[in-house]
Amino acid sequence: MKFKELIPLIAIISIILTVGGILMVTNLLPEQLAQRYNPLSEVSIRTDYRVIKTPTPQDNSFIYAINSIAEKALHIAQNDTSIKQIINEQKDKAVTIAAIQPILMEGKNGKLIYNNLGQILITANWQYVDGKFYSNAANFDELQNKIGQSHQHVWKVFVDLNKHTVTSISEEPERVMRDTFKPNLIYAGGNMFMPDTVKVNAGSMITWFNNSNLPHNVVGIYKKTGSGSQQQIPVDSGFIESNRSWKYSFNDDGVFEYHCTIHSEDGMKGIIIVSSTSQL
Ligand SMILES: [Cu+2]
Repeated sequence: MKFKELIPLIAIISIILTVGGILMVTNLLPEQLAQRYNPLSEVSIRTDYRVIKTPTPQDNSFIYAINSIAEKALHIAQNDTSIKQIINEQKDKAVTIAAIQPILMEGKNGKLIYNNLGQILITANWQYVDGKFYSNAANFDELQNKIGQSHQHVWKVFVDLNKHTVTSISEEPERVMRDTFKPNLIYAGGNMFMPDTVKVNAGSMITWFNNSNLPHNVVGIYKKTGSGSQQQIPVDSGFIESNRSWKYSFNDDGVFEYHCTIHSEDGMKGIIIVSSTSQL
């Protein structure tokens, strides 16, 4: 090979070395940029969490979006025929529709950064007691020693925000938690609480037991409704690790609606109705 033929190659190598050298001197190599990159000061995650629909006795669905762009993805999904069909087939089950993507990042100049992929989770939750559909809240005396089964069905939906179309719907394998009911004990596992709805006597101490290998928490407002007290008490268990439990006493009439903050998009929530009057 003649020297002349090598000139382009030498030129290319020289350019690479020169550019590389300049980048090294000026600290602009990608690795160096990454080292100095501070996500907390340079980009902030913008959340304007919006609850779009809360459950009613006629329609047990809860719909929310983590921000305004995710809400657009939600509307695109809700207009899709296949999605409408999935939602219609969940009659009598507790349905959660959560728009969890895109996550909005706010750059230094206030510009919003996000990609055009929206993600919606549709989750149906339902329970059985001794094989019968559990629809009316029972108390622990009625549930004791019976077999509880909690089911969860999740669909992952992706949306193209530019084309305004649903690009994919995937069905996750159904999750099932099965256990025997014990007095004043609520199982937290498989991203579900079981029993999810229960009536207790005022003065009951309730235990949440994590029978799964993921942490869960119990977060909500205990709304006292008694004549003496109308207090609203925030309750937060902190993380309950695997095989651990957490206890809380409900001493006054009222309602405690709670959820697990890490699995709210799966509809991991529950209600405790506290009453001092006889329940049987
Ligand atoms: Cu959880």
